[in-house]
Amino acid sequence: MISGSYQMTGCDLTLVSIPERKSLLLKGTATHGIGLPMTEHRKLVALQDAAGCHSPQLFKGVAGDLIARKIPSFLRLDRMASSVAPLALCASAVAIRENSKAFGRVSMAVAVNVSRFESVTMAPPDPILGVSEAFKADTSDAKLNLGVGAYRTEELQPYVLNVVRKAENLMLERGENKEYLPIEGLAAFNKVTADLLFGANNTVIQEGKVATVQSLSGTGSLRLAAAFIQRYFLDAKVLISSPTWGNHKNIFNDARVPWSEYRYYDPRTVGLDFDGMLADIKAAPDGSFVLLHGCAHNPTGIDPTPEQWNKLADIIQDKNHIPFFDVAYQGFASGSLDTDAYSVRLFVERGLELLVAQSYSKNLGLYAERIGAINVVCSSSDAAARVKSQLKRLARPMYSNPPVHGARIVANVVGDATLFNEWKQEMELMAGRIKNVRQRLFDYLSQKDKSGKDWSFILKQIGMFSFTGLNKAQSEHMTNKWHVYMTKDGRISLAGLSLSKCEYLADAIIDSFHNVG
Ligand code: KET
Repeated sequence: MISGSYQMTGCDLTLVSIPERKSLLLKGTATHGIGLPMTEHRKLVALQDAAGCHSPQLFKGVAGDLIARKIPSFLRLDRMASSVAPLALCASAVAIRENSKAFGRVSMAVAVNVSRFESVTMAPPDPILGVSEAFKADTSDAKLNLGVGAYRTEELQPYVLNVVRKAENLMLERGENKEYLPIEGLAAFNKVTADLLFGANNTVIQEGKVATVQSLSGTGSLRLAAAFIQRYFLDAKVLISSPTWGNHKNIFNDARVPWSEYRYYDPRTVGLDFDGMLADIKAAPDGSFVLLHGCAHNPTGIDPTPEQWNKLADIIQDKNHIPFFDVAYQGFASGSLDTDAYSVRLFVERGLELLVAQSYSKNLGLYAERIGAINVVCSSSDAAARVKSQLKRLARPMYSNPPVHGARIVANVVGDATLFNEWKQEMELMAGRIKNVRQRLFDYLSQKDKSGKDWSFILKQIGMFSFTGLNKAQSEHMTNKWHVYMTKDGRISLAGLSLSKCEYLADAIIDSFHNVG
């Protein structure tokens, strides 16, 4: 039974299906060396569908290959073996190529190493997490990983907080089960996380105006919110700072939410371009989402002052924009959880509706537990209930419900006065260690660099990172010559630096800065 024929310049192919043998034949001759453009490929696929054979990838490579090589072909595609058909087909193609005068049925018995995923290209390494992979592969003793923002001890070892160990012991003693959590997460976690962020006495909490949903750490919470924006704010775009944490763009791109940048960093002053920031936020369409780093801006380490936050709030309010805070470093900027919640609480006090994504990766060192939350502050408890129901609806098909372990740790630590106090002390310790290496690095840079360059910007930056001002080539030189692993935007994580390595790092920075263009 002939299912259809297909013609294009230089080739003449016919599809023949033989139902009783559950087979599909592609018969044809190619006289010109031509490839198979996508439009032609679609026609073939349509024929293939009409013939009741569903393996659209099949023809793409093989028919294209045959046509390109001007090889007469008579191929049998066996539906019974559709999963191995591409391999078999390739073998056919090879067989034909080797015996190009042959025109006849070709055996499919031999499979060669060609994948159904042939069209999948290699993705580039992640600009941040890829640095850790490269670091692992380096065998030098001098190597230093200042790429990812992850806290290390003075011995450059990962650190599990004592309060986390204590909370885990409590969980073991209680013999907690591993039942599914509700879609919105652990109730005790959702309560303490909102309290920690907004302050337990905040009226928005007392009046039930906050929709809090536990999600997969900061990234997952941002992604859930992005899906929410995509669904409910069809025309809205998100404004993000230039520069910003590299993953922000991926998150909004994948969620199909349009974004544009507002000015933030001024390389001349190595400080905040506040006028540029205000102007760009003002110029954006009314009702845009404005992504703001709640504290310890990543990668610059430069935050607006309280006065500047107030001015920003004025403009955002005037423009009817919706603030969207990313709070990944609460407690890590100043060492105080309350001080670092200043910006969010200010906007809430002003009565704005807003979103906040929270993460416990850094401040509780729970990187791998994937624990965080998305909070949406609404102007009524009714709106909050509806928003929460929709966040749950979005989460369910994405990951169903969040993991419980990290949620219990946070609930135990934040919900218990003794552990909470211990946590604050440990956080001060971590923030303090970072401040010490910051100071030591600055001291070495100022002493050793005889060019008179002013390195004091390093001391003005806050949080885990320092934005060194090194360009891409200089950053690459840091890695290639000095084995110092860092992101190509010139960011170094001071959380991965020890006092004893500061001098080495200063030498590397001075060399790269002055000797590489
Ligand atoms: N927001 C910001 C600003 C941020 O720097 C990170 C992580 C996150 C959110 C998300 O973290 P999560 O672990 O999903 O809660 N930043 C570091 C790690 C990373 O890139 O994933 C970093 O910049 O090194």
